[in-house]
Amino acid sequence: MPKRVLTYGTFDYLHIGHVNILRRAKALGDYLVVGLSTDEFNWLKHKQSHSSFEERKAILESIRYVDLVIPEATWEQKADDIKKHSIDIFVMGDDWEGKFDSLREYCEVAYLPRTQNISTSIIKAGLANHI
Ligand code: C2G
Repeated sequence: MPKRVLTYGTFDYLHIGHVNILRRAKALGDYLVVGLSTDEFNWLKHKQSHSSFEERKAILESIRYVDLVIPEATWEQKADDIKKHSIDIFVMGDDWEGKFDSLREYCEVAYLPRTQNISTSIIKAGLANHI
């Protein structure tokens, strides 16, 4: 039975940490759905992304591990997304460890180790040094 995986994020300045979690999430199943934070939801997360939702969506859709990109507009939509997309496994990096355990009511929940020494803020700082 094909397994369907779901993860969420902003995925701004796409980097190896993002690629690693997308690759590992897909490896847990056969079909990967990515909930991509909208520009408005990023404000709710106190994050402002450099690239627009449309640009971040096009970048994610170009990645071989990603099968479908859906908008993430609220914190509360995850359970509905799990049901709507028949998700078997919900995956997040372990900086979110424990935060989504309530979703175990609907599907497996897996937290995967973050990739060390890379983050959007490190990239931003590096870029700032070169301007
Ligand atoms: N990530 C990682 N290693 C890094 C950086 C990020 O594994 N060095 C993972 C994060 O743990 C997350 C995913 O990549 O699972 C996307 O990271 P962000 O774009 O920073 O997403 P975030 O702001 O954590 O949004 O509702 C959930 C939120 O939308 C998650």
